[in-house]
Amino acid sequence: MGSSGGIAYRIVKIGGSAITCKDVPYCFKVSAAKEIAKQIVKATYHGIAPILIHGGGSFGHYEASIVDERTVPRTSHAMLTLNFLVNSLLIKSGLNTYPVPGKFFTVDVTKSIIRQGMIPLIFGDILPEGKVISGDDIAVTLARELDLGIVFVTDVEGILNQGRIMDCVDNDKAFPVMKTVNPDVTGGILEKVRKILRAEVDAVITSYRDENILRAMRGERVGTRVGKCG
Ligand code: IP8
Repeated sequence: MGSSGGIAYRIVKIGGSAITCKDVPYCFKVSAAKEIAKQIVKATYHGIAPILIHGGGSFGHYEASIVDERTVPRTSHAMLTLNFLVNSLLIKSGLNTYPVPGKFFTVDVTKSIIRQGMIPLIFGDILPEGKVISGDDIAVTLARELDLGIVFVTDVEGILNQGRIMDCVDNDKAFPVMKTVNPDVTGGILEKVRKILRAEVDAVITSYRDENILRAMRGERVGTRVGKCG
C-alpha cells in the first residue's frame, strides 16, 4: 500500500505531547493542533494520503492514571473529548476525517474508510475491562500490515542525546530516556522505540515545528529515524 495508483500513504501518529499541555489536565494546544492540521492539508496537495492516529496526552493518560471504580468511563470520555477537539479542527481544515475509537480499530475498517475516500482518524482508547489501547500499537500494527512508514509527532525535535538530536536509533540501549508527557500509562518514548524495533517497521520521531511533519511525509530526513540505520 506504500504507494498505489499514484497515491503515497503515510501513517501519522499525533502524540498527545504535541497537542496537549504536559502538566495541565484537559489542556488542548489549539495552535499546535492547527499547525499540524495545516501541514497534513499541505501533504494532501502533494498527493500524500494520511492515515491519522492520535494519543491521549493530558486527557486520556491523566484519567487512566487515577485508578478508582470510574477509571474506565472517565478515560473513555476523556479520549472522546480530545478526539472531538482534534477532529473538529481537521474537518474545519477541509480534511475528510472519519474517527475510529481504538476499541473499534481493525486493519479492515481502516482500509474500508480509505476506500470510501476518507482519512481514518484512529485514537487511543480503554476497553471495558480497563486495558488501555495505545495509539502507538495501532500505528505499528498498520505499518506492519500495510507496509508503511510512520511519522510520530511529538513536542520535541527527536530523541535527544546530550542535547543533540540523534539521527537514527536501531536499538533500545543507545539513548537516554527522554522525558515525555506525564503521566504516561503506555510507557513513553522508550516503549515507543521498543515497539517500533520489535515490529521491524520504519519510523521517524519529530516535532510539528519547521514543517517537519510535511517534510517527513514527503520523505525528507528530519528528527530521529527509528529502525534500520545506514
Ligand atoms: O497516548 C493512550 O494512547 P497513547 C490512550 O497513544 C489512553 O499511548 C486511553 C490513555
